[in-house]
Amino acid sequence: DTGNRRIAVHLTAADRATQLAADVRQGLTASPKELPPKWFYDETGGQLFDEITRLPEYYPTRRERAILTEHAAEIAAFSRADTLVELGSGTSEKTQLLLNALSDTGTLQRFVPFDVDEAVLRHVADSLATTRPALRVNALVGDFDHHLGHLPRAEARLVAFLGSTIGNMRPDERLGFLARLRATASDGDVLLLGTDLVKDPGRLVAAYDDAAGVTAAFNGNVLTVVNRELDGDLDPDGFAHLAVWDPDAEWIEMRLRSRRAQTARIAALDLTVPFEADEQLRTEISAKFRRDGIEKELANAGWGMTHWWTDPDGDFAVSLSVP
Ligand code: AVJ
Repeated sequence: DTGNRRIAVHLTAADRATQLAADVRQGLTASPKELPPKWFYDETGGQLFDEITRLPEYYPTRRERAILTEHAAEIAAFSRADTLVELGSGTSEKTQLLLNALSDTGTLQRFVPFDVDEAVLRHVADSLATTRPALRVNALVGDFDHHLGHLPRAEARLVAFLGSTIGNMRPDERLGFLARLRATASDGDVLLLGTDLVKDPGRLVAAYDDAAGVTAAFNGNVLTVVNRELDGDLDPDGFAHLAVWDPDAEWIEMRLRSRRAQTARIAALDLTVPFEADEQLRTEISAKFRRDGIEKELANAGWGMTHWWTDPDGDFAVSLSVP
């Protein structure tokens, strides 16, 4: 720790390795097979996701940025936050918008980035602590399931959960997450939530199956992560990328379809994994929301929505809620 920057590590690399091993064993022995999306984001996966956010088909990042640009001053004025908490490693660009707006109101003292990835956090914390010497940066390495209780309390926190990352959770997981977050909150706190909205399925599928094949590479990268971390021999070329809209659940599923019958070996788990030809492995759900639905989900977890903004086309929403 140096000067205005501190990093608290509640989740170590060894903890992460244990979680990955458990997720892979469980997911690849289940039927249907599944891998959780959190394992996409090694260095390559992070770079591929950055590339995705710039694709013509992937509208969410641009839409959310437009909404935040338009309403950052109002968000800052409403929250009058002394502490900005950011859940998940947001793009520094959106963080900067919020930091600037909160600095303009004169209330901001501290920034608390929260992420599973210590390296990413160190980078964020170092660069912000340098460019904003008046800001205290208290980074926290942890996951949403176990470590939300370690978030520092404050007079007024603005807790940002952007990018529609909440869409990676199933409804029951969302309720648990929002309720645990509510349990850490007190009067004066505000939740800033980014949610992608239900829209024409053609546009949704295109956003997750882009013409340049970047999302396909991002999806396949999870196999490379498993191979590297667990001494596996999954063949990235042996699987094809799929994006499927589920109209009942109202979520996009990303899957990897086995191009042929094949058997993979995960040596560190002493696990042999048979795939049938055309068998599909689910790698991500990305839920899409409607105002009524997410407002009810928030209410069920003890949050009252106070503001709801969308872009002019109604593609994406940013909301504010209070305990
Ligand atoms: C970062 C989880 C919000 O679901 O849209 C992008 C990840 N997956 N393209 C999303 C993602 C495929 C993204 N989130």
